[in-house]
Amino acid sequence: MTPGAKRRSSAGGADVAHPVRPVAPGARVAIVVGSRSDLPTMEAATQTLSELGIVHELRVISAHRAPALLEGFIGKAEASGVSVFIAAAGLAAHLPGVIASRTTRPVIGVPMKGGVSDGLDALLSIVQMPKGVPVATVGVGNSTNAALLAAQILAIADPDVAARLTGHRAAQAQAILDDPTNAG
Ligand code: RP5
Repeated sequence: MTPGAKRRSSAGGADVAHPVRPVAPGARVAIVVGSRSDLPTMEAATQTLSELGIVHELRVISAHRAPALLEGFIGKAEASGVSVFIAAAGLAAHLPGVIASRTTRPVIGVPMKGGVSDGLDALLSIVQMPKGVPVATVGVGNSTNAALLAAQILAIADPDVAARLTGHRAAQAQAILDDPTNAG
């Protein structure tokens, strides 16, 4: 290799740098999914964050298929003010752990259904992180809880988000109080 030449992967150029699209101004949560096939499951997360007034950014980036893009995105997201990452993946679900290895900001992992025992493979891949690089893992397919946990992290330093979370808890309690088996 000549001096200064860019090292290229022999396995399809996976380490070649990719341009990273700018992150939305004001985004505080980044949602990364390993495949477009994960998007339907993550709709509840984007909806919950929107309901809580939290600006977020969604990207489809596979840790295995586009590792350089993922690394570039993590850096850009951090520089843009993203405080929490939510990462969804199925099968050998390395995406949340890889993101956690590249940032000290909190990473919440969402195992996707499918694969072995309808998501048990992804659940174990995400939850069984080695000591030193934690990923907060929610239930299989439970993207609502990922969004709520991200909001709770932001709420520590943001009274407006804290107030909206309190309202959300009150509303879900009220829905149970209003259930015909409890009302009247
Ligand atoms: C994972 O593999 C993705 O997160 C997805 O859940 C699963 C299957 O991906 P596709 O083959 O549908 O792209 O990387």
